[in-house]
Amino acid sequence: MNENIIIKTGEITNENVCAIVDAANSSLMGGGGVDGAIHRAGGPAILEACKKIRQTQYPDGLPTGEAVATTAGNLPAKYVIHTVGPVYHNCGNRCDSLLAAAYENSLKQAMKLGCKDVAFPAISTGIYGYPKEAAARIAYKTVKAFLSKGHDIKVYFVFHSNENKQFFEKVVGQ
Ligand code: AR6
Repeated sequence: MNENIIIKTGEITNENVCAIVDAANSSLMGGGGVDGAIHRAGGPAILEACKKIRQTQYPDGLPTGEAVATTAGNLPAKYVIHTVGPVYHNCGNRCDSLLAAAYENSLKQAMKLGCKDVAFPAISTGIYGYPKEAAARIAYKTVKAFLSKGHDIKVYFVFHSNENKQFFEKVVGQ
């Protein structure tokens, strides 16, 4: 058990942490699920910042597994880190590495921002269809490996339902 990993239920938009992670899509223009919730609760400043990133850095969209940071607008968090998890039915033999990259690149962004805490949703396990058990193992393993390198940051896994939280705890043995 790692004391810098906290598993909880909640609404990620309410998390009072330095950065929350958005399970976005390549367009960065918003969508459903947790992405929709973040844009709704955070207000238009987030979309404005995403549009700038598209124009200046990623005209063809943010590649799967990459992460970028914006303001969190009206949210209690300071930043939103937008990452793109793999779509399970078309990631082939790269599913695991792309999901791990989404977590790792988000953590790197959080460190770059000087964050001491960051909250993750269960990337790719909703609309993108990643099997929950496999996704849980990859998420936990990637975060644990990152923390074991000595990075000083608290990582929250925020689940929308108690059922999903309990499932995650069981899978990762915490
Ligand atoms: N707080 C915490 N977790 C949430 C919340 C919330 N407010 N809302 C949903 N979840 P999903 P994906 C959980 O579908 O699979 C969007 O349209 C949800 O129960 O949000 O990566 C994007 O624009 C699930 O466990 O993200 C992309 O097009 C997890 O968050 C696409 O969906 C992720 O589900 C990304 O799909």
